[in-house]
Amino acid sequence: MSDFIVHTVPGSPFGRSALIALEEKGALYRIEAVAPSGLKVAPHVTRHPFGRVPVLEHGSFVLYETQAIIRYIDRVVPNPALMPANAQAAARMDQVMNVNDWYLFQGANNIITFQRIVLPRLLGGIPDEAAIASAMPRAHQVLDELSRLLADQPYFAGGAFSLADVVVGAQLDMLSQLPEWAPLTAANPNLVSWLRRVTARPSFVATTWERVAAMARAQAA
Ligand SMILES: N[C@@H](CCC(=O)N[C@@H](CS)C(=O)NCC(=O)O)C(=O)O
Repeated sequence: MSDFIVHTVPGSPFGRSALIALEEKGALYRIEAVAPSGLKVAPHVTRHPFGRVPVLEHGSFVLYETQAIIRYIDRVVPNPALMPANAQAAARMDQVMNVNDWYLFQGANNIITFQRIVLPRLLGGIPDEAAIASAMPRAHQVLDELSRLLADQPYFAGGAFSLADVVVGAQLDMLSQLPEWAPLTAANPNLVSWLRRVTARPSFVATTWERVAAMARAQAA
């Protein structure tokens, strides 16, 4: 019996963050796949009034917004901890999670990875090269800043893997599949080796687009 249900569109990096957190904890969960056409209509909007994914169900408790979801998972399944106890390390984690949501996703990934991957793969569209080109200065700025914040530490909050690595890892794993990745990281080799390290974790390996789609199909059968 699953303790948690995650409503997500397979491939969603925000949805993947929730799944990575559950995998890191060794928690039992089930995926309820939401079709892109089902995001803005019932029953999904009864769980998420803004029509996005992920949504977490834990018994009768229903929660949307990825940061709230993964912090909740860390609190109800405390081991291994994914939030640092040290105040400065925790503040750095929080900062990087907000950089992820406000600057990496908004204005960079929601254009570049949407146009190159999500649009052709899920919606049958053709990438808008002008839109991608216009998002590149923002993407350069964000990757340079993430590289500066990471510096020579193993993880964003210091020595231990945290929720910051979960959310940025889910976003950058998608970006790293694109031709834009090489120019974006030419001056940021620390980000490249950090991404290689986090995506080798079993939690990332278990939650690739293909693995999540296969899990959702198997669980629906
Ligand atoms: N602030 C939300 C953002 C979630 C989000 O934007 N999810 C994307 C998929 S990665 C989505 O549902 N997009 C559907 C849409 O924008 O209509 C969170 O942190 O959960």
